Amino acid sequence: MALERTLSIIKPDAVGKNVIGAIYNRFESTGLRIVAAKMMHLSKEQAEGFYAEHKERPFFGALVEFMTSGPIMVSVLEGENAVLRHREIMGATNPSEALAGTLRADYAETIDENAVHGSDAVESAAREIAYFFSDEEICSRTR
Ligand code: IDP
Repeated sequence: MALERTLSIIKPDAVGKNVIGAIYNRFESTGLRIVAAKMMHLSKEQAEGFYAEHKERPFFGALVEFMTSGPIMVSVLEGENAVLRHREIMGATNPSEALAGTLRADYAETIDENAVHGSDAVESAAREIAYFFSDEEICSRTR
C-alpha cells in the first residue's frame, strides 16, 4: 500500500446544495485525511487551464461554464491508495451509472453537473495539486 495524495473538487452544484460537510464526512469516515483546502470561484482561464486535456471535446465549453458558475471547494486528500479510493467514493462520471452510496449517486444530477472531481492517477494528482496549491499550503502529517 502506498501513501498517496489526490486532488478533490466539490463542484458548484454540490456547493450550492450545501453538502460540503457531508462530502468531507464521507472522506474522513473512510480514512482519507484532508491536508489542504480552499474555497475558490474559478475564472474562465483557471477552469480552461485545469481541464486543458478536454479542450477538443464537445462538452468543453459547457464544462468551463459550469465550473465557473459558482464557488468550488478544492482539497488535497491523503491516505493509503488515496487516488483509487477517492475515485471509488465518487462513483462513475455519469451519475446514472454510479453505484449506490457513492457521492455522485447521492449528490449529482447529470454527467455535466456531477458534484465532484478526483484525480485519476498519481501523476495527474501531482499536476492537479500543484495547479491549486503551493507546497507550503499542504499540511501533511508526514512533514
Ligand atoms: P471524471 O470527472 O470522472 O474524471 P472525465 O472523463 O475526466 O471524468 O471528464 C471530466 C468532466 O467532464 C466530468 O466530470 C464531467 O463533468 C465532464 N464530462 C465528461 N464526459 C462528459 C460528457 O460526455 N458530457 C458532458 N460532460 C462530460
